[in-house]
Amino acid sequence: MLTIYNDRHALHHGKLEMFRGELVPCFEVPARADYVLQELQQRRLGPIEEPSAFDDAAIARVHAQRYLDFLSGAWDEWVALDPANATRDALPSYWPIRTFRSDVLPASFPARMGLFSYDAGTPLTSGTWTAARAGACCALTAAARVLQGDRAAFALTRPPGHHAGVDFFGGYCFLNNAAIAAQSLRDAGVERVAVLDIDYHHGNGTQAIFYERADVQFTSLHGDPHTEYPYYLGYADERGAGEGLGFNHNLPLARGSGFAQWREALATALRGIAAFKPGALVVSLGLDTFAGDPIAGFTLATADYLRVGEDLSRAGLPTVFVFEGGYAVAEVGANAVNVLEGFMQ
Ligand code: SP5
Ligand code: ZN
Repeated sequence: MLTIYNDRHALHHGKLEMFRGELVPCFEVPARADYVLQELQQRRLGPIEEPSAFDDAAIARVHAQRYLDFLSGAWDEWVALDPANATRDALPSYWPIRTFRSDVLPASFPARMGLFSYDAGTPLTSGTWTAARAGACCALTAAARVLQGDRAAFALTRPPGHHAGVDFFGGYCFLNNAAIAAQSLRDAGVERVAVLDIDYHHGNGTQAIFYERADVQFTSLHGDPHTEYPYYLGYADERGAGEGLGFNHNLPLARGSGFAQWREALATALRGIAAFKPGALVVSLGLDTFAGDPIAGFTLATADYLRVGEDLSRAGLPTVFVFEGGYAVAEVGANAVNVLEGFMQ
């Protein structure tokens, strides 16, 4: 399988994230992608190519312009607040929740930081915009190659994307790579696109982006938001709205669920995808369903990921894989490549 990779991902390197009242070392680190790259090379999964250049228009098909303007200038604004900020990452401290206005654009940088985010676990660093933008180009290139006839392609990107919405970051995500890929497939003439999100965490950003649309179906398997991040979305009764009613499918599973249960949910998801008759599939490929993941709660084993790839392959669809979460750094490579290898067999 073709992989699209760019080493600028490493320019996004957060130091600390807020967790239960203290700043702890980031889980989402450059080594994650390095391990996947190494495993792809060792196992000779296929060619590894650089992304093509895309202008901001392809990204603006999904994200609000005022959010992109904010993100692209955020680091410089942060350092302008205080030159000492150059040694620490930017984290939000204020959020405009219920009863506040979200149509205002305060001059204060910390105020806009909160306007465009929803957690304090997602540090913005000097290279975040460059890395995220290069990542989106990886996803767009992978989608373009699948359109040109590759059966599948893998966008090896970070930071991840599925928690990012039209105008917000969070959950380690800034630009929604999977949504950008799906929209690009639509724009290239694929009438119906399915997005399947198998990261441990509900893909709240992707869901929100396509919630009122019937042309992009969203299906997610994830830890039950009653107990698992992102808590405020991802429940089974979220079925879509307006024209999109019936095109959103959440399959929450209890923390502690194992492969047998998970695989049954995957079969349910794949039946729904087949009924939609999409022209292409985008897979948000999170590997934090792994038993050894430090921040998640399912118990999949490395060998299970081969079966995951086989199951996905049987959908018989042109498929764009987009790398999302997975924080057991030493194993994330074997787990990711097992999915891709299982798919190609
Ligand atoms: C893309 C993705 O997987 N984002 C996940 C963001 C999760 N952020 C919340 C992390 C909560 C950390 N819990 C640590 C538990 C340590 N025992
Ligand atoms: Zn995740």
